[in-house]
Amino acid sequence: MVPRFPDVSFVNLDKLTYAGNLLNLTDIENAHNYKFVHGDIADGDLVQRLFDEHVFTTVVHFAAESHVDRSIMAPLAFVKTNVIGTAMLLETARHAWADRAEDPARYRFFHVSTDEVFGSLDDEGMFSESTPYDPRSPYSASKASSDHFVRAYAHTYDLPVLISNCSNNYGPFQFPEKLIPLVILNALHERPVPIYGKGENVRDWLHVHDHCDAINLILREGTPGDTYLVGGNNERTNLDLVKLLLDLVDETLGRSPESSRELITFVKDRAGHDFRYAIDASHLMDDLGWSPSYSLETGMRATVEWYLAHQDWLNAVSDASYRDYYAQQYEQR
Ligand code: TDX
Repeated sequence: MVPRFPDVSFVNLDKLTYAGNLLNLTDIENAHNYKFVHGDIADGDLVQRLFDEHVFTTVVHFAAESHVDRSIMAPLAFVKTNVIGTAMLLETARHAWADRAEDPARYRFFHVSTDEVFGSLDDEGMFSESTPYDPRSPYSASKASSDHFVRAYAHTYDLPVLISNCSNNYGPFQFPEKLIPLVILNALHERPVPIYGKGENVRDWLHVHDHCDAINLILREGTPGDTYLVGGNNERTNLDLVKLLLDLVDETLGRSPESSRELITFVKDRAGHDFRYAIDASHLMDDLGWSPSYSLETGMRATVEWYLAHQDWLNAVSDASYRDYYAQQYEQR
């Protein structure tokens, strides 16, 4: 296999919680420029040891508890990983990079965040980099807090940071607690497809490959200290999106058209459910020339085909702990 970015060495630190899985990384696990470390970003001794062992010039901080429903059931894991873990990475980086004499411009601390920090929109308007913060779930409050820590370290210690806030990601290898893989998995097994409330909430969908391209571009060409919003320009109500997914499952599996729509089941709404997210990505598009390459239709079709072709992966991740979570989350609804 020819590694991407052959002139860069990667160390991947991951706690492998329920949502992390080494099966997702088999295509790079033997690359000469890649090393996996199993551990927690909130473990200060471990993070320090890694900074001692390697000369890091870049931290790309993706690690987070990310599921809103889990944050409603058990918020403190979100404080530990998203707030304390982020602070631990920042604190270690600022000490390790205190003496950046040899090439200060090479250092970057990139924090990957979410549009949920801005709260909820009604039918009009979009989030931009200047939208005031208004997090409304324990998850988004923890991400907002981490964003504030990152900016505070830039302001106070001159740490060279970049922040991106993205809309809803989708694509391969997504844990089936999120709407899109959950719908595909349930449709595959002809189980009820749960829609919160009336399905009128709106999300903007960003294919994970477009998101990764944006992160790579911002990392290389973004202005340190800046924030970039990343969106797919693909707004849909949840109900419309679920219908599209179910129709694609029917088509791919050769079922009769629209037959899976009868699986749609309206269930009790999520507590504090944000109504709408939408992103104005013009800073990223105009200044760095990024644009999403997937339309909603091409991205969803590719995603449905990927999950249906990777049923072994779906079976492996929907283990006993997933079934417990599912029962806890959906059986009483
Ligand atoms: O079973 C479901 N039924 C349903 O109607 C699930 C899991 C979700 N939904 C709704 C809730 C949301 O309106 O679908 C929409 C999408 O839900 P999620 O996939 O849980 O995503 P969301 O809550 O919008 O948050 C996501 O986007 C921003 C990610 O989980 C966050 O990590 C990211 O920051």
